[in-house]
Amino acid sequence: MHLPLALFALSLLLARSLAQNLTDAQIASVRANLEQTASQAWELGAEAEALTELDYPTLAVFSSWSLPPPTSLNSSYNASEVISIATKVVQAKPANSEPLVANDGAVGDPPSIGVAVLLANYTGAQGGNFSAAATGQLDYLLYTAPRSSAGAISHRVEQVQLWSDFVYMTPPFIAYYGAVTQNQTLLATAYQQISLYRDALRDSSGLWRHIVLGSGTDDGHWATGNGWASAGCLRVAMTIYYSAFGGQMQNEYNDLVGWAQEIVNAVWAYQQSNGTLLNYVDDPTSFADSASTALLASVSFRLATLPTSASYSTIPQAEKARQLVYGPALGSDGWLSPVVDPYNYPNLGSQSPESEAFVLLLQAAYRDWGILGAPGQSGSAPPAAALSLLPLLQDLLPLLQMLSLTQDSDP
Ligand SMILES: *[C@@H]1O[C@H](CO)[C@@H](O)[C@H](O)[C@H]1NC(C)=O
Ligand SMILES: *[C@@H]1O[C@H](CO)[C@@H](O)[C@H](O)[C@H]1NC(C)=O
Ligand SMILES: *[C@@H]1O[C@H](CO)[C@@H](O)[C@H](O)[C@H]1NC(C)=O
Ligand SMILES: *[C@@H]1O[C@H](CO)[C@@H](O)[C@H](O)[C@H]1NC(C)=O
Ligand SMILES: *[C@@H]1O[C@H](CO)[C@@H](O)[C@H](O)[C@H]1NC(C)=O
Ligand SMILES: *[C@@H]1O[C@H](CO)[C@@H](O)[C@H](O)[C@H]1NC(C)=O
Ligand SMILES: CC(=O)N[C@H]1CO[C@H](CO)[C@@H](O)[C@@H]1O
Repeated sequence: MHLPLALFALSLLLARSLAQNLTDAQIASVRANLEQTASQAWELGAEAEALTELDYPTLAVFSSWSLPPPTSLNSSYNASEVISIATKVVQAKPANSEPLVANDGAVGDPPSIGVAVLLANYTGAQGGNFSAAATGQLDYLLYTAPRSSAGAISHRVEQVQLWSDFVYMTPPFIAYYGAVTQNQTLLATAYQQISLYRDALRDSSGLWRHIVLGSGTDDGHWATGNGWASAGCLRVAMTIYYSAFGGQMQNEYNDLVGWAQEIVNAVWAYQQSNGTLLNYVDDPTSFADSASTALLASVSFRLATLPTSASYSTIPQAEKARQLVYGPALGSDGWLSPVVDPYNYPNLGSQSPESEAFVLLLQAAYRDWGILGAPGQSGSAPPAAALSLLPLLQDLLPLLQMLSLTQDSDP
């Protein structure tokens, strides 16, 4: 057999034996829970990203096919759930609101929907002026939103305040806007914003505090916030990498990957015996939280799938976390538990929409890692023979993803 074809077949076998552990029915019920309950701006943004990575992986920034986006989508690969989020938001937006969601209170959350809005624009979706909506959102961030003295865009409208959550919600939009309009300044702005947030939030342990500046701060190392920050770093890194400026911005790419790695290294040091993280990572009095556990596991698997500067050191912890998330933490109704109340983050909640997005982000990352042959299962770099095949598998990844979508995935 032709070598690439042989590899293709081999890696599909691996993907089938490793990647699909949740059943299709479980994935469907998690997706349904998410679609029925996501309503806040950041929940819609996380939902759009999770559905893109899971169902339309070649449109997500982890794929070499993602940039530039296709100018049209066909009826069997139409990103309809993602485009529909963008359409509803743009249609509900008053004409005089620059932010995608009017009067949100958060500067940083509405832009999380902006990647889907730009995707709708470039793929020729009907149903709204997606281009004008995306530009309004960008202009609000760049020219109107309050900033810290160092230049960090505030996460809040009413006061200057920096939240770790921001890193997932806003820089990925600014970076994607830069990539699709071939504007390197915007890619640099996304990088700088994360750098400023890291300067303000990171402690010497490598863990990030949750909220600083203004009134109502939270100095604790909120686990979900560390997940948002590390996952946001990787999305911006990959947007830079596959943009027209990837070659010129290798330092920025490497910094962002390193910052994500620094967070997962710090976080997993506090993993509990059943694989969970605590809601405040290093506070032993804090409750167990399966939501952040899922999100941070997705980041560890993504780190092991990167086309350059991949790392494998936290795969064993991520694998332990995944077995908890796919096993005892996932109820027969598709809800994850126990989870933090996302509207009242020091407290235990019951049903958290964002946690359902985290399960899907984990499944997408775990699938892609499986397609690449599950590199680094031992926590150290794969053997030289496997490493030498990785670049080829990386090139084939979008094809393999498309193939895996059409496979019956039930064991
Ligand atoms: C639809 O688009 C996808 C992604 O480009 C492609 O893999 C697939 O073959 C297309 N399907 C049809 C029916 O054209
Ligand atoms: C989009 O794709 C879904 C299935 O993937 C299909 O059910 C739906 O009819 C499609 N919509 C359009 C407008 O083609
Ligand atoms: C929206 O898409 C059109 C056509 O592809 C493009 O000319 C325009 O610049 C896009 N808008 C934004 C904000 O990127
Ligand atoms: C979208 O809005 C922009 C700015 O207001 C305008 O120039 C453009 O013509 C609009 N596009 C469509 C398709 O309505
Ligand atoms: C890049 O985007 C910024 C902000 O919208 C804009 O001021 C600048 O003119 C753009 N640069 C290029 C080369 O288009
Ligand atoms: C994991 O263990 C903790 C106790 O350390 C417990 O509170 C939590 O419920 C467990 N998680 C799951 C999903 O069973
Ligand atoms: C649905 C399913 O098959 N879940 C299994 C995934 O794998 C773990 C451990 O490998 C099992 O504990 C789950 O039951």
